[in-house]
Amino acid sequence: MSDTASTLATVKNRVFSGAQPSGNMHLGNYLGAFRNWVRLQDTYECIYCVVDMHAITVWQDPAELTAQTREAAAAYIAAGVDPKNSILFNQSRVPGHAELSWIFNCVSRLGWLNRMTQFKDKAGKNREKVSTGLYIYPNLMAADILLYKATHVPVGEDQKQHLELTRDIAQKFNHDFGVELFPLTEPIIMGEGARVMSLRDGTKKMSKSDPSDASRINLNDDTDTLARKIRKAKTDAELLPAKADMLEGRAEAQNLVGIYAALTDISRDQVCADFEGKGFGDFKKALTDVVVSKLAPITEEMKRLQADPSYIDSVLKDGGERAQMIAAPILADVKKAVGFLS
Ligand code: AQP
Repeated sequence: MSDTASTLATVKNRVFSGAQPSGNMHLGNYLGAFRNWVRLQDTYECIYCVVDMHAITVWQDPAELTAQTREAAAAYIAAGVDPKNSILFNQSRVPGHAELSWIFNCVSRLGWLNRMTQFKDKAGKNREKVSTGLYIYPNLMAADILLYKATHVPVGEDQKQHLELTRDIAQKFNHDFGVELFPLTEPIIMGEGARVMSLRDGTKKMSKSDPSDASRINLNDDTDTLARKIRKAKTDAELLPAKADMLEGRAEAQNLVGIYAALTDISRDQVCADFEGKGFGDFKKALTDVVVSKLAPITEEMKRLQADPSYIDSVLKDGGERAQMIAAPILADVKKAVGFLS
């Protein structure tokens, strides 16, 4: 192993995270993920991945998948991920993700996967018709993280259970093969904005796959579209109360206050105090100003980056090579522990 590869393989605090290029990146991805990734770059060695192999667990048109992969990379960079400092690449470029996930398919237990609530949510009543990939997706996620021995993963509420599974897999692998190869990866739970909800239904998470475009604020929406979506966002007829806990039972109102708080880095209580007694007509105008001022520079930068696909491709290629340097010695140790001849 080269000196660089050996240092990279044993670094103490390493973060891995990713998003699926399965549609338009949105405000939920920004507040729940990208913004936090940027903050972590100063403290950790960070690996940020466009998880295209996860995206194909549901049907993706091939040409759109390519475009969405570039768009996701542009969104990461526009939000502030520095591809010179952090590693940014698309998952399918590094074959170790698929190789390790197969080994984990044989370590992970059916009963563990049966408990995953996200599969139940995503499969719904269509259980028999969804891909087997969707079912074993958490094993691939474990492989993504452990291929780099990531010590920390920033997770939104919805991913907590998958990280617990990653820890279970790491523990079982170490135990079964009598090694201390994988760390027990710790979650980094981020604050405000951890869960952004749909603009049309405050009980559903804002999501790329929601068929209603009006349900989400896309990072590539222009200013007029943003303003229209916020104006039309579902709310109620009541006024804003003095304190955030008085919003109990008003899911849509809670969501909009939460978005305002997250984007301005103030507490929900402070937002309520500032707008106490005001109706949602006034509040939505203020929220639009905040959303536009925070997102417009990102949207502009994404546009600029996407106009030069060869630049994005070169970033992903370079990131893939750096990721491969870390993954290769770890995967070699895994294969040796399993007993594979090489
Ligand atoms: N609504 C959200 N609020 C807060 N965080 C969110 N994230 C996604 N939606 C929200 C966070 O973004 C990161 C990347 O997520 P992903 O793209 O890999 O998958 P997802 O969570 O399944 O996102 P979507 O938009 O709902 O995609 P589809 O519709 O394709 O399944 C994660 O850190 C996630 O927590």
